[in-house]
Amino acid sequence: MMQDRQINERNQDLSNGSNSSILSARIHEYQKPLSIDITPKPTISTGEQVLVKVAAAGLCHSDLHLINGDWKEIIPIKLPLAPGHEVAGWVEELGNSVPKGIFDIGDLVAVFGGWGCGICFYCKNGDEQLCINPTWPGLSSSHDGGYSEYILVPSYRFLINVKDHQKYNIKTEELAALTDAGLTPYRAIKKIRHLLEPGTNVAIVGAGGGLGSYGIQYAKIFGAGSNVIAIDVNDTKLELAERFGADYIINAKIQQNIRRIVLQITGGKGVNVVVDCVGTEETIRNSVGILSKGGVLVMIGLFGGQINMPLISAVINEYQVICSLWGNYNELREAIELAKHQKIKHSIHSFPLTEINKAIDSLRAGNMEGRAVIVP
Ligand code: FEH
Ligand code: ZN
Ligand code: ZN
Repeated sequence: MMQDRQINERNQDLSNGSNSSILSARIHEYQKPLSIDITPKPTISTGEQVLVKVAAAGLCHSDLHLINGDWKEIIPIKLPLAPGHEVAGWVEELGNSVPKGIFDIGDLVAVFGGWGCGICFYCKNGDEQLCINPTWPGLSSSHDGGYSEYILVPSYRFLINVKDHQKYNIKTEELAALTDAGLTPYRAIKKIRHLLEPGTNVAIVGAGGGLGSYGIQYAKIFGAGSNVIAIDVNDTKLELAERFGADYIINAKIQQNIRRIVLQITGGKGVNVVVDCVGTEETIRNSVGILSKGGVLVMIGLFGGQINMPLISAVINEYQVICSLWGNYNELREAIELAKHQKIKHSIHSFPLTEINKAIDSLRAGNMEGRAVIVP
């Protein structure tokens, strides 16, 4: 945590114009609040790198798992680490081998967070978020993320220029949220759009959360007239889902027999697709329980546990399970195009960097409808 001496030093830096130190919110110890630290401002060391002044960084449930230490075996990190993989900001400095004419100092950029090696099968296939050697910002030990005043991006290839943002009236917090909360359901629903047509039904579980509030909208956009059913556990989130286009809303906390309600809505068939943006064993069980024959469960929520599916009924009904991780660079570009042309809405709650632990507590308590975004 910042000491008075450090604050004075930093203020001295700022007053004489040499901001060589910056503020970052970092994990020092699992299961403890983030520490607001004064850290050295990152510097460019190789030609492709870009230094970005962070405008906003979205708070993802994955950050809660990281901070809790839930993933320390599967995603080992070296502490201290600044989390934050959902970032937008302004170009502060360009490495000397960034091709000319693509970015200018001061441009607003979305940071695609799937930092891949560029050479493996998945990167060459355009899915860098699936890279076999990922170095995701704020999720891997080699790169601090966006809960900081600056982020060092290893290559300009991970940036999308949105310098015309004023023309399209995109806010920096919205752009940040699109890079993960907006991108993750986009990829997932684009994968199953061929299953949707008039008379079909698609359910979004966790419909009032960060991912779900975008998922509802994509289900309407890609749904070709299908019915969109929003499922969540509080009325505030369901009101948001309704505002964002849901045709039906179900409060899973109050209305216990979700299957009965869904069968009433769907004329006894069940839903063709359910997108689970939460991913607890309870939501997975409920999701499987509302599938129609041939129904598809799409998993994007990462709360944890197992995907349990009774074998006999799964086979007799030919259920399918599709898991989808984040999204790729071009899918992010597409989601940004939707935002540019006001085809999607955003529900954003901004917090200053110094109040990040308040935002984390609110997200952890399930009190966050839409997306919390940290503004350094
Ligand atoms: C979690 C873990 C690893 C990669 C990506 C994620 C998601 O939060 C990205 O949305
Ligand atoms: Zn995330
Ligand atoms: Zn790769």
